[in-house]
Amino acid sequence: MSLLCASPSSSHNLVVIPPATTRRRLTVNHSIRPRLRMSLDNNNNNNSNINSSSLLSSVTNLLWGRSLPPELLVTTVRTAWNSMWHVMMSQLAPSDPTGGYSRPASKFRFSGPPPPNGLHLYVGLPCPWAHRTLIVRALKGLEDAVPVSVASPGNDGSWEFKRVGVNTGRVITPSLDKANGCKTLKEVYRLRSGGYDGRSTVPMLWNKDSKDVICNESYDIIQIFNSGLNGLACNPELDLSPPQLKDKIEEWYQVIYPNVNNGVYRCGFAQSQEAYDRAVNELFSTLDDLENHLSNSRYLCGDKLTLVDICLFTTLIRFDIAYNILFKCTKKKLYEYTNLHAYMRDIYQIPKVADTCNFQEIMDGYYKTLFPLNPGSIRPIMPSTSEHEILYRPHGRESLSSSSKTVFVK
Ligand SMILES: N[C@@H](CCC(=O)N[C@@H](CS)C(=O)NCC(=O)O)C(=O)O
Repeated sequence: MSLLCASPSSSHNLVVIPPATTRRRLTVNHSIRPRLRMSLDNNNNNNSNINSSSLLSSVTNLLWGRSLPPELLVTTVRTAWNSMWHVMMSQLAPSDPTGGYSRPASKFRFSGPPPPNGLHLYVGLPCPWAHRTLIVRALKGLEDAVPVSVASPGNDGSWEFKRVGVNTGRVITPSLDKANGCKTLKEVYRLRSGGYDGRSTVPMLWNKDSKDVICNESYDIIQIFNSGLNGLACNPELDLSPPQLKDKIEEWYQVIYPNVNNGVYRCGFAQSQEAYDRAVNELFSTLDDLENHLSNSRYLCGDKLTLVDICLFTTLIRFDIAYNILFKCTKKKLYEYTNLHAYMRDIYQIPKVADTCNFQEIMDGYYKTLFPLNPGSIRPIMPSTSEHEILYRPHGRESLSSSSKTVFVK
């Protein structure tokens, strides 16, 4: 993708003049200028430390003197930023002709029983798709049968294994690559015979014996974990996709995947107002429907937790800390949906689920890595309503199940 591709959609910005209110604000805000100048002067005194910002400030000083006219500053930066933003977004988040986000299909799909030995799971903690696989792995008791390596997002947004998280309890933290000793996930993908040059995404299920990718689609991996490894699972009798509910699960998935799971990304990665409006309306009208449905159904398919609940949960748990803010899913906070919030707490309180939710890593992953959406990389404070203590408050949903204790289909 070249710069030329981005310029037509952003060319109108070349003549944009900041609105009067912005102009006024910039004009009266003289107080920051001396400080800015001071730090630039300091830079200039230190010849060995010339960096691009001091070079830029020297050029602006030369052209306009010490006070760069705010209108010029805003117009220039806005034009440049808008063009670069469109280039970045079209590369990082492929879109349809209307500017709507179109998620690339997963390259390695799999169904059927996997090899019983040599399995290894690669995940990243911010990722909602990878989170699904961690939850099903935990509920099925597959921790020993399927060891996991936890990648962290690197500065360029790709996955790396350069950091071991501080373990402050039972919550899962980043790790090194325990299967292949690679520094990046891209290297792992490239180890497969035949190589690989596509997107190196998590989750990814790896075969250590044949050194190959088995699958990198979360929806397939959770089915494999649910029913394909019962010989190795500590909890083989748990069935999160029983035959009598398969159709219902699939029906719900067709609703929540486009509108909620991928829907939040369609809001955040929209490249036009029209695409954003469509996505955000579909998202919130689906959340309204879910709120209604969950008023008299403990889980999506009735009394029992199923795979589709786990798929919904990993989006809901990120909603108020990431999507509501960063992806502009702003019509309501999840906390405002009484039934959806209680449903989320119900799932969070299932033994082992909370250990898969690392909120610090989730927030860092979204706010520090998705550079085009948050160029300053400032991470907002965690909303108090998303704290562990709040999520552990009674959810009161047992009464919606015919047998209050059994949440699992056995
Ligand atoms: N459809 C895939 C989506 C996986 C996905 O998009 N993962 C993201 C993290 S949330 C990723 O690894 N992106 C890295 C990249 O695109 O290079 C699934 O459900 O497994």
